[in-house]
Amino acid sequence: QHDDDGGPQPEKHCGHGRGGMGEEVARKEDKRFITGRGNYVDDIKKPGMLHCEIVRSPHAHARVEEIDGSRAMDLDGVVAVLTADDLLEHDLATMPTLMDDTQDVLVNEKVKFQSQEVAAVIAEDRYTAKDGAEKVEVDYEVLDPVVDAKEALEADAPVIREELDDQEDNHIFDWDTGDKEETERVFEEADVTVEEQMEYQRIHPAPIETCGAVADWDPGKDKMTVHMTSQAPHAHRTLFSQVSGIPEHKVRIVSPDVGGGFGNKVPIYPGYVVAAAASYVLERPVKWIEERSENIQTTGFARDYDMTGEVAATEDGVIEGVKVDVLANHGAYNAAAQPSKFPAGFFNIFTGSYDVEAAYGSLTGVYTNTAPGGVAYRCSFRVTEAVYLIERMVKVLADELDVDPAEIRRRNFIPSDAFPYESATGWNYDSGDYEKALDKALEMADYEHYREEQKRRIEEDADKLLGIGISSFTEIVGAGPGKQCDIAGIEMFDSADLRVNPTGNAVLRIGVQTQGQGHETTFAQIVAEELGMDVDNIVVEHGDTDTEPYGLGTYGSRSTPVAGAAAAVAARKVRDKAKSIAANELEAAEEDIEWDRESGEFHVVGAPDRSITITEIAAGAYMNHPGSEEPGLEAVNYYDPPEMTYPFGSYIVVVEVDRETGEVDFEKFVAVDDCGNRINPMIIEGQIHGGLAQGIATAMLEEVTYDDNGNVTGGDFMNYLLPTAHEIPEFETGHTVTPSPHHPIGAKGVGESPTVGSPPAIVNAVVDAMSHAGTTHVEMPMTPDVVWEALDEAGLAL
Ligand code: MCN
Ligand code: CUM
Repeated sequence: QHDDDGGPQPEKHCGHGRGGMGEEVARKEDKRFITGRGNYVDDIKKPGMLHCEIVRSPHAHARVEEIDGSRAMDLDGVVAVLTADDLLEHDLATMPTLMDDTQDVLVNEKVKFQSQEVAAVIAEDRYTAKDGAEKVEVDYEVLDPVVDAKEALEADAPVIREELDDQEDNHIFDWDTGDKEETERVFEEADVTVEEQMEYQRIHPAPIETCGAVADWDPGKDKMTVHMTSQAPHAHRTLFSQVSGIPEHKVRIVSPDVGGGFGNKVPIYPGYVVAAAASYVLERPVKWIEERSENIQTTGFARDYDMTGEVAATEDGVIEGVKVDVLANHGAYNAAAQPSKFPAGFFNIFTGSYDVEAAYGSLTGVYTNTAPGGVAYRCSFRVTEAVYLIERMVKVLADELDVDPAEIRRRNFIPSDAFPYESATGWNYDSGDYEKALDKALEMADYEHYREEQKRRIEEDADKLLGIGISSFTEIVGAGPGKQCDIAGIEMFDSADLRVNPTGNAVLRIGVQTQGQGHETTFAQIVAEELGMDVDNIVVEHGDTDTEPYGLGTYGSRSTPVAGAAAAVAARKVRDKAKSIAANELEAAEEDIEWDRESGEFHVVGAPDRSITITEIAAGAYMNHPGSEEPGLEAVNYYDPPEMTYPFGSYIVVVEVDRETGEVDFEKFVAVDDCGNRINPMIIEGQIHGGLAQGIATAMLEEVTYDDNGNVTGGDFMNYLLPTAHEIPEFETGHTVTPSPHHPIGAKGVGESPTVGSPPAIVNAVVDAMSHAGTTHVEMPMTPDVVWEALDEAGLAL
């Protein structure tokens, strides 16, 4: 791999011109996308297909007294109106969530959040279905809702989940992690302690394509085929089979092109189940496609953590202990989409990039009358929240001690020679060189210059203040070792099935599913690298459970760490078999055959001219295979990673804060990332750009808000502010390379790093502009009014 400052490389990757590791191969999938030939769920049209529209509750908390679908049925073209009663007949009225809770598919007795699914209208076309939905009459007995997590825990709060036997309040779980006593001791003996309360607001992934499905029950084959917006087709097949009772081999889930997932398409939603149930009952294909507001108001949101962080340190700023207490709003059901064995995902990695002696975290999860969710949106299962907490706290500590925020990080980084490193909360970091990434970012950002400029502006009492924010984050991705992660008991391995054809090209089938990450390109690159094939000769297939090997899906930036490893191992298995075929073709002993990564050819040791390409070997495998070998050239690998991978980076943001308007302008945005060995630098760059835009969106714009009656007031694109090109500055990206020692190609994931790492850098920058006046925190989203209030409080507003 071409990298000037790359660390030790487990293998030499040089970009041999065949589109292997480290080459900027143009995305194979883009031809169909830019020529309008993508195939999304809503593009699928089947003969006799019906359309489903969901009737949703206008109330956040209400008892359903009666549902009358007769006026809807009177409409020409309406075929059926389904309610919970109809689903109960087929045992489909409820479905399990990924956190062992049970969610109504259609409301059985009580509505628990606004826009919850109450009934479904099935009609010949979408317009009629929508008209029909408006004619369904529902009588509600409206109840008092509670939307705030703190209020939900008060003694007089309405009990949302009264149908659960042992549920007398809105409390879901208490969970703690780390060593409480040891942490208390460290805090008691510390020179300095600081504390800060911060909210990570509720946001939503809001992918451009909303969720949807086309379900097709075939009564001739007793088979259910569901085309759906799924980040995890196989896991969804297993869950579908468990919920419906249809045997798993008679369920086929297909995830066609997906227009962005960002975690929103990990859970199963009632709409999918209703479409499948309707198809089963009516014996016709049924399509269900969400509208934008339905997507934002009812499907998996992200975050909603109220956190109080504390840090104990020496007077020199050496961090000794970290404490955090969290109140987590999970909405009306515990449906957070995360596979770890912990109720708060990987939040317990909150000691971040720092060598901390003792740490303790306590969390309380709460039901409220809001949509369920919590884990989505480039989050690595709550690492976003953990990174936000620690990177904000480091800034708070730096200001308290009047130490430069870059310097204080340097004093606390886990040193590069301490890896593998076990954190105070038990995580086993694979590799890292945090100081190197920070140094590179500081240099790229011209840090000293901006510090001078900042001072000058304060001295001159300038109208626009300068703030410099840093985040030196560590991510944890690649779920995961089966010991730490599973879905419905299925351990989190992943898979690859590689078949080389007689004419020398190949099909790679993988268990993960792209939603825009470019897997059709990068997975072909892994095979190109490992077999010496041209990348154009490899086609990658995914998303169809009838043909692909079982995999757990794409989320938590796990595709590269897990399925990427499986693809490399499968290719190496093929390479091993290819050697014996090469020996046969070259009339040499197998031990004398060597594979040369540079040329991609197999040759006889000491006789480089006696060589053979993979294309010739493929022909041999089918046409002239050695008697001792099975014909054919293919291999399968199921890979259970020994550990997670720990990508990291340092981001530096320089902002200008307008004391008159509270507006924040980005002056500079530097992102240095390290995801180990890099497969496709251009795709990585795209992932970073997109993720930084989403980090800016989080810090500056986005929030799903509710009023006291439980109405979603931030539930459409008029009120939920997505960033546009106008809000996004130019990014300067850089990288270092610290390979993962346990990954077959030394790669770590990268898809979530920019969204995980950037919000604290941005908030740190805005706080930094005011910290000389005593400001320690500004809440997200930092809209101009929020920033102006903070300026005003600090006596800086004009
Ligand atoms: N890559 C690489 N070299 C590496 C690491 C990754 O070239 N060392 C490439 C991979 O080959 C892949 C891409 O970068 O093409 C992202 O890889 P990875 O980090 O393994 O993440 P996943 O493929 O598992 O993608 C999931 C991640 C998550 S969890 C969210 S959320 C998110 C994200 O990806 N959703 C996305 N990025 C997204 N990008 C798009 N366009 N759409 C989404 O929905
Ligand atoms: Cu947490 S969002 Mo992604 O893991 O699909």
